[in-house]
Amino acid sequence: MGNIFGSIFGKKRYRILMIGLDNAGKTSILSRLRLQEFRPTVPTVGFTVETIISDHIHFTVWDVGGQDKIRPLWRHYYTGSQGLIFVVDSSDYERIDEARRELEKILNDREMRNVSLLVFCNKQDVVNCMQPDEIRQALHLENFTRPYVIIPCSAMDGIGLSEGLKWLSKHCK
Ligand code: G3D
Ligand code: MG
Repeated sequence: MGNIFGSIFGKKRYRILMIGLDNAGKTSILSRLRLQEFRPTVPTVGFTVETIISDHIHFTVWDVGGQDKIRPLWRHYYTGSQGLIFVVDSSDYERIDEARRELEKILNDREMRNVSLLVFCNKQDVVNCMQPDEIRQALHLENFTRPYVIIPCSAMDGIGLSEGLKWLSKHCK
């Protein structure tokens, strides 16, 4: 596959969701991973979903936040997912609580009960951003019983991304 994904995930097939508030850096992370075949999907159901399909990875990405009406539609995308990547903007102090609420709602869905969680604390290059431990507390991650990891990263300079994906590749169900 010639990109970072192929080298980390190998030949198995995976379905992964990447979710986060708008502006967290999801699209930038995808570009940084040099994923081809980007397919921004028309938001017929009221939200835009980006899917990336290659031989072994089915990657689905969308923005969360204040969309409770259409939330039931997300279940369609939850089904069969083996891993969840939740992206946080580490410089967005004002919306970290909103991020926590959204994450809780996602994880409380029965379809997501067993899914392993990778939290990317993105934008670590920003001066005075929140540190991973601060984000762990703000998101109440210590309450989780599922496998999770919290990884500082930056889509801007690329740090942390492969480390996070390596963890996820080992913990996907
Ligand atoms: P989204 O897809 O989650 O909505 P985007 O987020 O990937 O579109 O990124 C939103 C903005 O954050 C973009 O800035 C992008 O360049 C910036 N960004 C993403 N990742 C990083 C990072 O690691 N560090 C820094 N400093 N900025 C980042 P613009 O200005 O284009 O809106
Ligand atoms: Mg985007």
